Amino acid sequence: MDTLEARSPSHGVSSLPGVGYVGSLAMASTDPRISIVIPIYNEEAILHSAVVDLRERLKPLRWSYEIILAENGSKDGTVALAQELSQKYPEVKSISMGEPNYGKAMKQGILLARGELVICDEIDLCDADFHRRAIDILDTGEADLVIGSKLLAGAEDDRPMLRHVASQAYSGLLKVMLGFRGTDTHGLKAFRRSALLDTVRACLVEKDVFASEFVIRADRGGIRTKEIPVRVMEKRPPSINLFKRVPNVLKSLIKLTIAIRIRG
Ligand SMILES: Nc1nc2c(ncn2[C@@H]2O[C@H](COP(=O)(O)OP(=O)(O)O)[C@@H](O)[C@H]2O)c(=O)[nH]1
Ligand SMILES: [Mg+2]
Repeated sequence: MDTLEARSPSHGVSSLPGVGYVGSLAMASTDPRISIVIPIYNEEAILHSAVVDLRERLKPLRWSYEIILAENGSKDGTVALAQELSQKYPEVKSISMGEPNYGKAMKQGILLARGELVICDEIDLCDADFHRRAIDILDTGEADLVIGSKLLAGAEDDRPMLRHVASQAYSGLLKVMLGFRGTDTHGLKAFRRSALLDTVRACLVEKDVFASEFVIRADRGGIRTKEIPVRVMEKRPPSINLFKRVPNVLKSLIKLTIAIRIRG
């Protein structure tokens, strides 16, 4: 297990051992209805504006919500900025721990979430339109997990064509290797926390493929899932080049296949 580092014990409240958690203690008595979990890694360039913009977009919805910034491994000013945001805005919390690991950050963020409903977002997306549509669906009781798909009919993918094709190829591999029945596992999601908590805890592989493991385990566990099309407009290109990611993603995919097919 990675070393978890508590970054700000003076403000810390944490239910997970070793996870530095910065946020307003004032909200501890009343849980927000919605938790928005956002993994962040080396995002100093857009973190502040993305959070400020997201708060503005959420204002008209009049939600009771928290934003959990789940950082690990950043080498730039991300941690300091996240702490600043959490001190300035009572609904913003930040956690920080160890090595870069997208899946681990997501998992820790979700496990710390207190909302009845949880949204998984990305700092370069912060798509409040998806948030609103997904929460509306969860509120009707029609599904317990809503997935924003960039590959479903009606979706718009503004990313470069190569990345769109890579996403299609990745989903194709998930179909072949793991019997995935949807169109997309990465990106935006919203779910009823009580219905998906066991699924989150069951995920073993972390890193890049956490989102896939989560969605596939949910499907295999009979969770009522609905995909909706989204428009993907990134605020910046990803920090890690597509071709550099391929070997790690393939390695993780093999681990995931073993985890699901063999270990169950
Ligand atoms: N905590 C954490 N977040 C990460 C890591 N890698 C990427 N992220 C975050 O995950 C989200 C998506 O990353 P991005 O680079 O846009 O990749 P994309 O999903 O392929 O477009 C962003 O909010 C990133 O800051 C990581 O190692 N740790
Ligand atoms: Mg991105």
